[in-house]
Amino acid sequence: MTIGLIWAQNPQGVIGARNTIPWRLPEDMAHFKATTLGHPVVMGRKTWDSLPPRFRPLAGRRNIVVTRDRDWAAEGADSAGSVTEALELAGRDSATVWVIGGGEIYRAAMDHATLLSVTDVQVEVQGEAFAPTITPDWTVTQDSDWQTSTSGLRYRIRAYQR
Ligand code: VY7
Repeated sequence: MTIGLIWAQNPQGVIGARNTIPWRLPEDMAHFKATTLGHPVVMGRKTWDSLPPRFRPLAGRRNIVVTRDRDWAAEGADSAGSVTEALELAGRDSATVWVIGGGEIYRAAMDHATLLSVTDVQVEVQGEAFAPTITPDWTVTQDSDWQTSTSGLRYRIRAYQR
């Protein structure tokens, strides 16, 4: 099973602020959807809560939510008590699983991952949620040029493998 992590970060590694993504980047949302469609997605409960209700569960994907609350339930989602349990559940019916956040979940999943999709966004923002560290054992395998979003922000999308 391939375990991939997908996130978007600013130069300081910020991925979230007050339980939302502190920029608007439609091209990255499209990239996120195209990359994860058809695969199970694993997310933390706070990330689930951060999705606008009309978009949850994320369509066309099995949604697995990690929570310590054994009573947690939501329509269209499966729950798991740990990232490891979530990955086991996901691996039963798919060759590839995408971990979609947030910071705490990325850090727990990083040791299991062999694929990263990282969108670098040139934006100055404060936040409390941070991307995991990309250690030197990762190699960049895809590297886009810097692009300008319709929102005006500059961004690039990279893939890493190990
Ligand atoms: C999360 C949303 C958040 C707010 C409003 C709409 C990278 C991203 C994520 C997570 C971007 C999101 C959405 C966008 C996706 C749509 C549903 C509506 C879909 C990540 N690189 N970028 N993210 N949705 N983990 N990694 O925007 O979602 O996929 O169906």
